[in-house]
Amino acid sequence: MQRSFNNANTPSIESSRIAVPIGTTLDRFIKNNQDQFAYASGELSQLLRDIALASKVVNREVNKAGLIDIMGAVGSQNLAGDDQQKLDVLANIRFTRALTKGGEASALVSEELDTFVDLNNDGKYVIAIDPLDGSSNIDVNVSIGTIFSIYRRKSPVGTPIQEEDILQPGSEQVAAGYVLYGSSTMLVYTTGHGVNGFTYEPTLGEYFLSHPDMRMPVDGKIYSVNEGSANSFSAPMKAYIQYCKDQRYTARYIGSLVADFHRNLLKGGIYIYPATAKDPKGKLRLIYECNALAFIAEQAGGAATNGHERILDLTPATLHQRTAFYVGSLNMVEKAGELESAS
Ligand code: AFP
Repeated sequence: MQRSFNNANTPSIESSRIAVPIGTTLDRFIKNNQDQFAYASGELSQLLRDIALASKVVNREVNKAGLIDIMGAVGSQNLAGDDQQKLDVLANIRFTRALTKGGEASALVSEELDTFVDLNNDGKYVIAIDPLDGSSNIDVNVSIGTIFSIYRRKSPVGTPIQEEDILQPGSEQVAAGYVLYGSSTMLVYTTGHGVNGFTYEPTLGEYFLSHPDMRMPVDGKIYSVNEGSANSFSAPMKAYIQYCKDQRYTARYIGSLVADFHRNLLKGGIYIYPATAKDPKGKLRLIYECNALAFIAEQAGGAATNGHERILDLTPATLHQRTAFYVGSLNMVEKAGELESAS
């Protein structure tokens, strides 16, 4: 099948496999691979370290949820209308602090903030982050995640941040990743040279390389979609679900994007959040949810579309723009796309 939805130019498994033994810490890995960055000056490396540090703090709080009074809704809503959970707020504070103190980032976009923040510094990078996705799962002890994207700013350093810095297509990402707070905590990221996963060792307080050069199976047998909304799916989407059933695929849907994505990355599968009657443009946010996972999927040999177009080619018009999202194993995403295009 033609790889029309994967323009990543990912190096072959052989050429991108990085010769590092298991036991390599995240810090060492970042240092050893710094020269892969297009503009290797150490600032991007520092941002990745800052994200890792904030994730350790959030991980600690997530693991304490239920023990102290940090569970449950805080009583306010973010711009998207979701109830803000206390841990969402806390995660936003932790990541914002970690990412802004070093001066590498000049602007920040967060799911939890109505507008972007111009940090008024000489930082070269713009960060988009969903500090804690899947927050409705917190109270029931289900895996949740942090999603991040890093872009280079377009406008000259030292001038006010412009729309063009914030509304960049996902293809402009220089790094992206996620942290999964699950049965173990993992940080998975790409800088456009394949995907590597690190597992957190809590007693040592370190991430260790556990999943070097992650590859998503080209075919999979898992489909992840909220079938409770199936009555309002488009005819092609309904046809694709029927196709999955005819193929005797397995349905697995956690309702926590990072967890569903991670499982499908490892095992092969497709995650779909299509347009529904409730969310006619899809539910998920392009800038701080879909772009990062699309970048990782492509770098691992998978694909991500909105049913018709490659996610990484979409130029956002607004900060909190939503999109339909089909992401996962290349052949599965292409099959779903074929049915959409045939309609
Ligand atoms: P919450 O952060 O409100 O739990 O939303 C999670 C999410 O953004 C994503 O992680 C899930 O895959 C998706 O929404 C679940 O949405 P549905 O409940 O409509 O299936």
